[in-house]
Amino acid sequence: MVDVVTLGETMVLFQPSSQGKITDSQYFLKTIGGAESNVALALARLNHSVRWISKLGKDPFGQLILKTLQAEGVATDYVMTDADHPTAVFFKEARPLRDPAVYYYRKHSAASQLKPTDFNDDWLAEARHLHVTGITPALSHDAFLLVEKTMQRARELGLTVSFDPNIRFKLWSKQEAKEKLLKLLPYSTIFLPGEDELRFLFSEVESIDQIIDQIHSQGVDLVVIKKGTEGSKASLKGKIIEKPAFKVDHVVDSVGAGDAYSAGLLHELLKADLHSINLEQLESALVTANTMGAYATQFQGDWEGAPTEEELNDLLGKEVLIDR
Ligand code: KDG
Repeated sequence: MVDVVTLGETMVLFQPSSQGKITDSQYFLKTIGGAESNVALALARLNHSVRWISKLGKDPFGQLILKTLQAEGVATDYVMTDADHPTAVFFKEARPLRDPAVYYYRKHSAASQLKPTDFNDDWLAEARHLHVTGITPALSHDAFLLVEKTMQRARELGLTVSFDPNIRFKLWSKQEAKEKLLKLLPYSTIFLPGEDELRFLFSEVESIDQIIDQIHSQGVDLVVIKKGTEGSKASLKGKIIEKPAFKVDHVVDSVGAGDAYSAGLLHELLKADLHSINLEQLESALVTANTMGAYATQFQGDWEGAPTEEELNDLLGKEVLIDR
């Protein structure tokens, strides 16, 4: 049984080793990053069985991505290779008192060639849940169609589906983002937007509660709104729960915190049937998600700040790790 299947682009990530500016740095740390694989890696660290699907170039960067995911226990059995297009790379630059800036080199990448005819029902065989984000559909129209098809098939096959809009305005126009993300929304059972993303997608609707009602009316059971330092607010078919953020004094790197949050939420929800989530379970899922999101901000890198199950239980006060 596979707990979670994810589909999306993963890139090689370079960041100045000194946290300095790209223009001034001679040395760069090399790792990988991709919203969907960040979630997969975090879930694998929490002992879930996870499959990641994508297309990689036939190059050392593609090999590095595969090696990293496999070493962390993520299944890569359906990853495709495109010898004519490269694996994408991106650079991240820390900005004092701001979130980091990222510079993408992903146009015409192997993953941007993902297309609906790549879809294979076997991707979802024996799987419980599909997690996708709004980054993959931004890569190309064909990639959008593939995400749509995968979500649609997942629902037909009885999987639950989580969808994080993860809006990246560097990848598409505001109009296209809004149109396509709203088209994908009804295929999800769990929607995971940030508060600003929710306001962007439903700019004509006045209050958050009205927006939530509209989303539920499209067949989405659970809406979880990530509010950063204010914690999170969730609506399970109209029943609202809010949980405060896990306090952090200093943020090292905020990129990937949302993915760690999603993984924390799924980790708790996967403990029971995702088709019949109850409020008690949702409450602990929000606490775990807030904790995972906060923990991830304490590490440089998009996924390296994912805790093991023992570390998470220690943070949640369920288990005490012996330090010395
Ligand atoms: O959510 C974090 C991601 O944004 C990052 O890991 C890289 O997938 C990525 C992207 O497209 O920005």
